[in-house]
Amino acid sequence: MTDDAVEKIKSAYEFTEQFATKSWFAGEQFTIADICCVATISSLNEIYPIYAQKYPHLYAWLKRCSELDIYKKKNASVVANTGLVCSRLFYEAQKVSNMVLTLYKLDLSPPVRSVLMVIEHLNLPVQFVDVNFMKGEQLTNEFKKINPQHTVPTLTDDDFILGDSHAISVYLINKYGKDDSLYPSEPKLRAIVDQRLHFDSGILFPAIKYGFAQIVFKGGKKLTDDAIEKITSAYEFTEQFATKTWLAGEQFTIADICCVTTISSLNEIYPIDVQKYPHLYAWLKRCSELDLYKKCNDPGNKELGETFRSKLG
Ligand SMILES: N[C@@H](CCC(=O)N[C@@H](CS)C(=O)NCC(=O)O)C(=O)O
Repeated sequence: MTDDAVEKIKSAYEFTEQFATKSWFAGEQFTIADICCVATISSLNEIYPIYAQKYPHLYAWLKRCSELDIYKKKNASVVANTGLVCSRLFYEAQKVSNMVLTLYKLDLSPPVRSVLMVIEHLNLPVQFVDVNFMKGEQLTNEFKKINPQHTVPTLTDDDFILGDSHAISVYLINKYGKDDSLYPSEPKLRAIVDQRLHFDSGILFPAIKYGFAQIVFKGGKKLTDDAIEKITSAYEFTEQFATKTWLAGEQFTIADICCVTTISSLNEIYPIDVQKYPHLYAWLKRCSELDLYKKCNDPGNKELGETFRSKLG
């Protein structure tokens, strides 16, 4: 195994160690958070065994899971608590002020812009705290106490802390939304929305992260074939998901919000070819005409594009 692969696995173990301090992954209740994570962690354990001394909580949690019949049979059906199960933090929130909702953000970040769009759509009063990446503020102990994964967006709602734009968006809608339009409760529609959200996490976001980092952080002068391949593949899949008015059908949902912030960022670093991806192009154009997009996505997206282009050779 390469050093690179071992580093990724260790980083996964380190984060998981911090999420695994209660009986189950999302607290005292066994949920799909356990199911989805244990399937991956147990596979990692097969290729790079977990060292019990170093990761005692992770080790104990994996053992607890592995004793369940459901684990042994590799067959599960458990109802989820949406939102909460998607991301867990077990640290004390640091209250910044009396305002209940606080969002730690950086406007250039696509996932931050998704949450900004949700906040705007729901018309929520939120206090914003900018995390200055240039000064490395995301890596300070102060911020890592709030989110050990040191990512933005991070939301605090009183003493509840949540990372990940998808989890935050779902939480805000579930808790503060006046209706279910952004995150439909009808099971099949919701499942499609969820699939798009995971598609953003698993395919779209890694493509922008990889391409952007190559040029902006690693001194590359042009996108490598590897980066272009990831972006092209992201466009090809999205083209196939974008054949209706909105990404999950005829209704505008957080599938559109979460994917458009990433796709528009990809478009800044590797423009979408309208001939090749006509549905994708038309969907992006439809999104970009919304006031919500203009107000919450445009400024940070332009900043991302300018930053990227300023570093190209
Ligand atoms: N899946 C996460 C990704 C969050 C993420 O990686 N954010 C980046 C900025 S775009 C970040 O905070 N990186 C800092 C770091 O990893 O230290 C989400 O949707 O919120």
